[in-house]
Amino acid sequence: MKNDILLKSLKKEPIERYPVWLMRQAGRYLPEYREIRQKYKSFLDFCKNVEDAALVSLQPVDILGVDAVIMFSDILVILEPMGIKVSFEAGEGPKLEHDFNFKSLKSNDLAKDLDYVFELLKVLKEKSPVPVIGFCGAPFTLASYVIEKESSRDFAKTKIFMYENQKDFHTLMEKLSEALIEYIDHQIKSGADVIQIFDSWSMALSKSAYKEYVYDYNAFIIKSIKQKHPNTPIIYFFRGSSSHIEQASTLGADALSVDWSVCINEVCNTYPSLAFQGNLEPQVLLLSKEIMRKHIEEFIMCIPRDTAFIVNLGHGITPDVSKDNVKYFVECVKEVSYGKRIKFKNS
Ligand code: 1CP
Repeated sequence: MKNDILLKSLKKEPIERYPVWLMRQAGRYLPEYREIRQKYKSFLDFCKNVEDAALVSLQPVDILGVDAVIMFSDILVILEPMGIKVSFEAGEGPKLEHDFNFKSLKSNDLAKDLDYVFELLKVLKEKSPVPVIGFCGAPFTLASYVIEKESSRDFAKTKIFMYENQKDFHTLMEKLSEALIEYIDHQIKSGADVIQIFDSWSMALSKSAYKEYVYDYNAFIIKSIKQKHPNTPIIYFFRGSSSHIEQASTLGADALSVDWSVCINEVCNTYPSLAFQGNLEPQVLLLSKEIMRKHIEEFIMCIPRDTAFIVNLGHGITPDVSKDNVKYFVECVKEVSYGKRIKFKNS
């Protein structure tokens, strides 16, 4: 690995600039990605072709110069071997099929069925000049897709199910958690240097619902992974960060990836033992270069000197941005944060 500043930052070792990568960095805004994407009718077939999945995972390193590779896959692929049919309709998002009999969901021995993910990680580990990020969805975020059977705006079905069918909801969360622990264990054994857990839809939950229905599962997954792989950093990404940050801070993750609902200076100072990632609005990438640079300069100034920090967006890149702007963003972060004396308390 030629450039490991992402790992150094997560481990609170001194670094000369902040690492930077972007959620959804392998995507439609890149013509190089679109060229390969058009070979496939089905998104899942694309994910299952290890050679092409590796190619698009690595494109952002070559084209943008980011400090991490995220494996090209999806949070929903784990559902297929559990017994839930998943398909991605063009322009409509995912569609799921099952009969709500959660007791019958399979939650172990999934490794064989997800072999294409582990093979991809092995290839990336060999080829990538930067750390490789493996990932999974958090159980609530996955449960919301299972219950809604598609994307949702208000998560009404999920909440009605959670409050009215508590036993079945917990069965689903348990099954997902067991499967996720095994899945992540295999990802790390196959070469993932860092794991990011995506809790994209935690923002739908009240603080008390997060505590009662979600917290223990997230904490259990992180604890179980840490027992087996104490040296692999875990990043917990959660939306609705301002509501859930206090609970998220005790989950056992090494780093919190936060959205723009929190003031980055405030959260870094409040939770000094944690590393942070984030939290720029994705629309920063749509700004003119001059204003974008100013925005990045002001942002970098807000990060406390002692914080272990990774620059990223607060959610994924939107497809309407230009490749040129994303390239400029990465260059700017590198330039602006270079030489900012980053010295950690323990170093
Ligand atoms: O048809 C296509 O081309 C599929 C589009 C697509 C892509 C490119 C989907 C379907 N998933 C992905 C890749 C993907 N998904 C990655 C790897 C790419 C990278 O980051 O560079 C990752 C990390 C994800 C994770 C993912 N999938 C999340 C968590 C992150 C987030 O955005 O909040 C979620 C919620 C999904 C679900 C999903 N997958 C795809 C769609 C259209 C959706 C639904 C999103 C929604 O409900 O709004």
